[in-house]
Amino acid sequence: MNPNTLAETFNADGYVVVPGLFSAEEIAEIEVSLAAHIRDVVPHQPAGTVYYEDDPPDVIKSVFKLDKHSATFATLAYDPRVIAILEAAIPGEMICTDVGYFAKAAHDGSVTPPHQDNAFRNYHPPYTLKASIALDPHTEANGAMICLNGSHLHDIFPHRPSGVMSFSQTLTDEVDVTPYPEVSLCMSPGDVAIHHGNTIHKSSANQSDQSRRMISMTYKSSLAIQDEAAFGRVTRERVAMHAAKAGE
Ligand SMILES: O=C(O)CCC(=O)C(=O)O
Repeated sequence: MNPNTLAETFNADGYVVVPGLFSAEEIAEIEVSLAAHIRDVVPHQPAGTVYYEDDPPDVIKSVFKLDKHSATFATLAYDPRVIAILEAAIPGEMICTDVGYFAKAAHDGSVTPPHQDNAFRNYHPPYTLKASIALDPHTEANGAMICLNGSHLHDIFPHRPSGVMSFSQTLTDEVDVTPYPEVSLCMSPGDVAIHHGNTIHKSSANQSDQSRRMISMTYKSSLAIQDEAAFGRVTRERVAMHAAKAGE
């Protein structure tokens, strides 16, 4: 698909799904690297890089910094097909700040509270986004990400610490969805969902038999400047939440 057409949709809606950007063979290669990472690296990683579900506590919820340990994921972050779409969508050159993995395991994957990513990235202008590659079918039943259409055109709404590990901030107040209809980003393996850092999004628990996994790559534009004081505040809140959970 044409990057400019996709960018138009992204700029109107705050997200876009790109069908079939990665082939079945490419997804199979990603799966091999992911399995190796989970087997060899994750057991040695600290809290804050790997998160587990509260219950049962041995089920992986999310893993970050995949690109720091694996050439596959470092290369994936700058896949020319992805970068062409992102650079059509927002000004500046794309810098990948993290490659992560969201697992949402069958039966055990928990709720993601509503939030805007830039509430804890703090970039001005808000030239930051995420590109998420589906490894499984994403459906309403297994907790596909839900975006509030058009919410990226609003500034950052007030957030508070969520108490939910791996998603440290959530909207303080419920947002009226009348102007921002909720849309489930249903995907097939190899599809890519791109969402703006100001787009409100959330997802449900996974009570189905099918896991809902995705590789999520976070980007900022070379033109975006981080508000370090604001970033320090949310980082401290996250650290305090980790300490409180560790003491429970
Ligand atoms: O796993 C989810 O549904 C939420 C992921 C998320 O919040 C994000 O990619 O920014």
